[in-house]
Amino acid sequence: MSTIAYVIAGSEATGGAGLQADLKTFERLGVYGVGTITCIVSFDPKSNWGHRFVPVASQVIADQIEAATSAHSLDVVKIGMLGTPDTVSTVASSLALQPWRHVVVDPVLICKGQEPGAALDTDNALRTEILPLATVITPNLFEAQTLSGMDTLDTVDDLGEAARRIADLGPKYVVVKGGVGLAGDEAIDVVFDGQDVTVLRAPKIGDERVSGAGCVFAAAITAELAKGASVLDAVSTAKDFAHAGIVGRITTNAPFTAVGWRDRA
Ligand code: PXL
Repeated sequence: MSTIAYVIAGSEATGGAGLQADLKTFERLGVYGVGTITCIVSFDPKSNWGHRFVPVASQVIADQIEAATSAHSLDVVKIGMLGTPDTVSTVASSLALQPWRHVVVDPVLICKGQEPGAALDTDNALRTEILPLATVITPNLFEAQTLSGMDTLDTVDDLGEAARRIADLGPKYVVVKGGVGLAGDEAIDVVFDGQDVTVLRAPKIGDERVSGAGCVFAAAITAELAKGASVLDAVSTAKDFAHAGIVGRITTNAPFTAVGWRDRA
């Protein structure tokens, strides 16, 4: 029997982030991928590659989830970009129709093409409707600051404190990604499991943000959980996988984890 992982996320037309990155990650980790599209993002080359964002109609999202969950026995899902309060509510109601072993949430809070007011509504909807369903959440520095309400996140201890505060919103495990935004030579992530904080470290690869790395990281956690890994092992493999993807990035700066990545990591 094949292992299956499911993702509900936005399409990103250059192929580096969103659903495209998620499905490629599933495939590379040996998991059959099923995807539901929530919105379509097409970066605009004529306007500094800004985000053009089009939401998919709620009924169409619900239909896709119905098709995916009826065709397969899915029990592990990743939630990526949702984009509007309506989409958040549609996805939350559809998820409530069956039990899930794991719901991995990548809380994509800001899409440059959106009105700030609309983004705020989406943030609130995500916080109240999706976070309580999450077993694992993977905020970056900015998202962790927003969700925890902390003024600044400058140290590893701050990441741990943010993770504890975000756990109060519902998620069982909180993985705060320091990324290139945290000072120092290392890319540091903390994992809070409801009791303890574990710190994961890897050398930074340059100091530029790689769009899509967060998608790949959360998708890799999802694939490993689908295969039966513990959350800590899944996060650790995902960190190695995303690291290899950033090392192997293509000319658009999109992460690409090549065959044999484990041997080269
Ligand atoms: O990397 C965050 C992200 C997630 N999902 C979609 C995106 C982006 C960033 O551009 O477009 C669809």
